[in-house]
Amino acid sequence: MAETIGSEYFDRLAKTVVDCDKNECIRLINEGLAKGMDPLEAIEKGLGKGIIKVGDDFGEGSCFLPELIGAADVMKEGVAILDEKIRAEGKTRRSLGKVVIGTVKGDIHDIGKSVVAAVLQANGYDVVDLGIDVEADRFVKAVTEHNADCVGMSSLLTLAIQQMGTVIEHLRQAKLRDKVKVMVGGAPVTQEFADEIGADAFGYDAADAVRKMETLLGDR
Ligand code: B1M
Repeated sequence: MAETIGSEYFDRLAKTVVDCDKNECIRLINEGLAKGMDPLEAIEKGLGKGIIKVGDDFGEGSCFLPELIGAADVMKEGVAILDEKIRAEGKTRRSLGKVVIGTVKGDIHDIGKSVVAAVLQANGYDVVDLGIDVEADRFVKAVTEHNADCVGMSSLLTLAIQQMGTVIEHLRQAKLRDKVKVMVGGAPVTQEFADEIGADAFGYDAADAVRKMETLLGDR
């Protein structure tokens, strides 16, 4: 039976990311999973909080790139374990649609995109993850190749989000824009920006991405 996992546990998990303590992170995750912890909650309330703190410190200049990379490494390792659990929980569901997802060209951040991909998959969508630094034409090619229903684009860099509009333009040129829905997300992305570039939806976080995907593809 699932035991209650309290905020103190999530704080400890967040601290392992801040401290770049991979062993303790894995130990705590396994302990939480054994107690029936929700893996998405562990990402959002634990690991995610830790990496955001490191990012803020980096932004303020009180933490430097090696620490940021070390913390991201711990986060990635933890997310990989939790992803596997999330995907396993969604394994038996029928497909609600096919989504090709990637981080746009110029951006190598992959943690948030991978979380969204895992959560969509767990909720019944077929997900093709194109990875990071994805050129506009690779998105377009993947839509045809996989007969996708939706293109999902992620970016964390203010300088790279304009690429999302470029991808939409390339979809239009390939006469695919009417055939696929487009969802965008990532920290610098807003609903206003999504409207401006002509995306169909903006996902604030992984749970919101699932809700919006249901609205986009629900009537299929
Ligand atoms: Co970078 N980085 N980073 N970084 N990094 C940020 C984003 C930054 C805000 C840090 C800061 O300055 N405070 C800043 C961007 C500033 C800006 O442009 N607005 C920044 C910078 C500047 C950089 C470099 C340029 C640094 C440098 O080299 N000088 C460089 C980028 C190089 C490049 O891409 N070309 C860089 C590199 C890195 C690392 C490699 C060290 C590492 C990434 C490792 C990896 O991904 N494998 C890294 C990290 C870890 C971060 C922070 C700390 C954390 C990002 C993260 O993983 N968050 C970040 C600071 C921050 O976010 N506060 C920062 C956790 C993740 C779960 O959340 O990705 O937001 P997030 O995803 C969420 C939602 O946004 C949403 O759902 C997800 C789950 O809830 N979402 C979607 C995301 N995509 C979605 C798609 C959807 C729907 C929802 O639909 C399709």
